[in-house]
Amino acid sequence: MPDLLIIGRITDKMERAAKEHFTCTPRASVDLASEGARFDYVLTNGGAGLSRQDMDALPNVQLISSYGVGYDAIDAQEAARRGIIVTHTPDVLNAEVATTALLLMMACYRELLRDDAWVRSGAWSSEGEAPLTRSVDHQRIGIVGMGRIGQEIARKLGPFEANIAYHARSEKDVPYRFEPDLVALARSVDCLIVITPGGAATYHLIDRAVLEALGPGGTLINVARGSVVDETALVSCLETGRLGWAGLDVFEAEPKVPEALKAMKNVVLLPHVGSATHETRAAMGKLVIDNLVSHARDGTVQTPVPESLPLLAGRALR
Ligand code: 8YV
Repeated sequence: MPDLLIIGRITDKMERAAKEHFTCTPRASVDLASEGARFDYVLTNGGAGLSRQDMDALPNVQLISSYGVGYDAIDAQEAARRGIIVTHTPDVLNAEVATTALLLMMACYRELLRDDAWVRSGAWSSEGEAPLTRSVDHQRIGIVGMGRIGQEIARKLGPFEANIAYHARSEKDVPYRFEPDLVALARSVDCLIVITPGGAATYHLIDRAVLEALGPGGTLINVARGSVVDETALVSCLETGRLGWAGLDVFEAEPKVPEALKAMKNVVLLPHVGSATHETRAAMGKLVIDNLVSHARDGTVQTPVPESLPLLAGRALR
């Protein structure tokens, strides 16, 4: 059986499926410097990716199958140069991540955490009714990144009768207003939802100027990557009231979260759980294993990243 290196945690179901087809070794139990050459395949995830050092120690790997849609932690260009295919798990998580974005938005607008604490603390009896909140309906929403998940967020905002505009590298064939100037977009909306890929191209795309343009009445939602938002500027804008609220699923140095953010009442914080439901992780896990098994069988894969397409030219995608 081919040798599979497993980086990060996978579900029991994924492990059982992987063991039917591969000799599996967790990253923690192997010295890659001396044993790396025996591995044919790598299973990793969007957070851990594959470091350059590990890639160098794996000269015979043919495919890196990543558990997640974002693959900014894998140098897919370099992998392609070495003839290594990278696959990821697009589409199957679109609805879940979109739900997470709406969940964060609603929790910020309706002060879900404050009002939950209002009940638990007894403030309802001692102080009476909780202060009013903001309605989620009829908001002007800016979406940064109008890819598969961005479009799903827009679709799910339908019942809230949102007025949607978006910023992306290029205009898309979607029924929403395209705004090429990100600061202008932030200035024109009530809530900015970030769902663009991570990596060097989008590093600190959401900077102080964007946050200040969103302003004291504005809400920032980030379900993309922590690297897309300048976290130091975010903390300072939230602390000084230059930005109103933030709902964050991702952070610059996960799992570390700035203490200043943890102490704030105008933020809702999640531990990167955008796709983390039983149902969606099962679909993602199946795709991760299917890509590996299909490649081991006949060299085909189901969901390669765009950088890997030249390696597959002439080979059918399943
Ligand atoms: C995963 C994600 O949590 O798909 C992504 O890009 O951020 C998440 O769905 C991540 O890949 C870690 O497994």
